Amino acid sequence: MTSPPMASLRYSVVVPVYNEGANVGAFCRKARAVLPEGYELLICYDFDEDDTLPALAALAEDEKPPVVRLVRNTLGPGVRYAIEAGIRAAVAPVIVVMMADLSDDFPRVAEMVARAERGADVVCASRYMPGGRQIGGPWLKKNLSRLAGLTLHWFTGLATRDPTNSFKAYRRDFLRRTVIESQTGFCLGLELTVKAHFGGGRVEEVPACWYDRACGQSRFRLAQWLPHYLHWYFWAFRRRWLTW
Ligand SMILES: Nc1nc2c(ncn2[C@@H]2O[C@H](COP(=O)(O)OP(=O)(O)OP(=O)(O)O)[C@@H](O)[C@H]2O)c(=O)[nH]1
Ligand SMILES: [Mg+2]
Repeated sequence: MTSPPMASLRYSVVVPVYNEGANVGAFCRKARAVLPEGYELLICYDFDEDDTLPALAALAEDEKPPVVRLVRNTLGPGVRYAIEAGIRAAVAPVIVVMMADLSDDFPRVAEMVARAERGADVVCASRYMPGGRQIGGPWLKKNLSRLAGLTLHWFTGLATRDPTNSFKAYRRDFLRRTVIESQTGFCLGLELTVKAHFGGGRVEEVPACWYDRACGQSRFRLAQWLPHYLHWYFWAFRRRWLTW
């Protein structure tokens, strides 16, 4: 894997993977074709037998982004820690978190990075604002996420309608000074967004599409993770009431 020419990097793309051998090739080709130049791709995996690793190694140089780094997550089990391992390893001033299953809207990355460079602490890819869309996926998960996002926006003033989408751009200085308390799943995205908003930071959103995965296995655990999402949902309402 290539090592990063630090000074020239505009942004780091952090991608957690769990047996994404069927998707990583298409992800790399799409990244190469669509993402603006000046980034490093950090593939964040948990165990050496992960089938993403041989699939990535089998790609030709011209199928991958110019700077790809493997990050072995040793912080703790699961995707939450894999994402933090990537954030810690990232060297660019803006960090974009994307999923390997091609669910995220690659053409939106340019605008998200530009907004973070202009000072937004968190830029959310929003499925629930005009111009955004969600294509496929389980009915319950999608409607709970939409309901949570819209009610937080209407009643707490959160500057995005979609804080639960993990596809986000962050300023690295914001991440450096913010402790992640979530211990499981993907709710660190919601946590970081409400912490930025109520901590006086800048949250912005751009419309984006989300596509359900076509290959590989989903590891989303709605019942198991719902209480953790609800913790940050009610945390935001408590903070809003306290400021009244
Ligand atoms: N390192 C690591 N990555 C994970 C883990 N679980 C999921 N991922 C990765 O996180 C990304 C999103 O995982 P998904 O299982 O698709 O979850 P989701 O996109 O929220 O939910 P779906 O609607 O099911 O697609 C993918 O790139 C996965 O490979 C894990 O335990 N460890
Ligand atoms: Mg997915």
